[in-house]
Amino acid sequence: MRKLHGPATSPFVRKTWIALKEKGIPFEHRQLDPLAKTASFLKMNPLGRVPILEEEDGDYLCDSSAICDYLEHIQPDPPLYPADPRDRAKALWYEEYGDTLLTQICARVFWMHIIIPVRTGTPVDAAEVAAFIDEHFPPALGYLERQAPEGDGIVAGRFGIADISLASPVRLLDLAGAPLDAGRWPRFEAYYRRIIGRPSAQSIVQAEVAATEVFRTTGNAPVE
Ligand SMILES: N[C@@H](CCC(=O)N[C@@H](CS)C(=O)NCC(=O)O)C(=O)O
Repeated sequence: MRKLHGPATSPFVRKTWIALKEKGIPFEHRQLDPLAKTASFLKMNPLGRVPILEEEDGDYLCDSSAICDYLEHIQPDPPLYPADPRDRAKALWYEEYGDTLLTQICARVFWMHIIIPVRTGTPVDAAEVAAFIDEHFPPALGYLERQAPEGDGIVAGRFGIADISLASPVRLLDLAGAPLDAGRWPRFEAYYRRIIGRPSAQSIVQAEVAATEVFRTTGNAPVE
């Protein structure tokens, strides 16, 4: 069976996991700490990043965007990418937005709440977190608040890779115990809750919570 390597807390592992589930492709999950640059890890991905999808013949595929594109080609149904060229470009744009800016700011909050306290032995600096959110969230979330749809599909009203990519990093805020402020970004927050409530996204919750607990107690990702 295919294997998906990487901690369930990673937004990129989550994105790939949800895509696999949406497409009904069976896989097993394997823990891998991306910060421990072991020789076997670097052999799979010289960049030392997760996720990695291990194929049944032992071949490896790296990068969530490359893997999700691959999944679309081996299992076209249900489609996660729009057929219309302009809609497809928009979907790839939202995927990029989720993979870059949104991941950077949400991961920073996760680190401030979960990883830094255990590694430094100091409590969460609530003032520092609030200042970070006040500075970095309005520009990033203001745009999404204007774009958020009523349903599950931010592009052409159809659920797909854009929605998966935008919801995956925001889940880090829930795991950090610092969920997105629904009063400040009501449309986007409601949209995010719909996406993360899908069975595909709920199927990773147990693994996410368990991995977060390992981070909270050790400061490191779980390993096999
Ligand atoms: N563009 C890559 C980004 C993957 C990525 O940055 N993964 C993080 C985990 S969330 C990682 O492995 N970081 C380890 C490192 O950069 O040293 C993708 O979409 O898969």
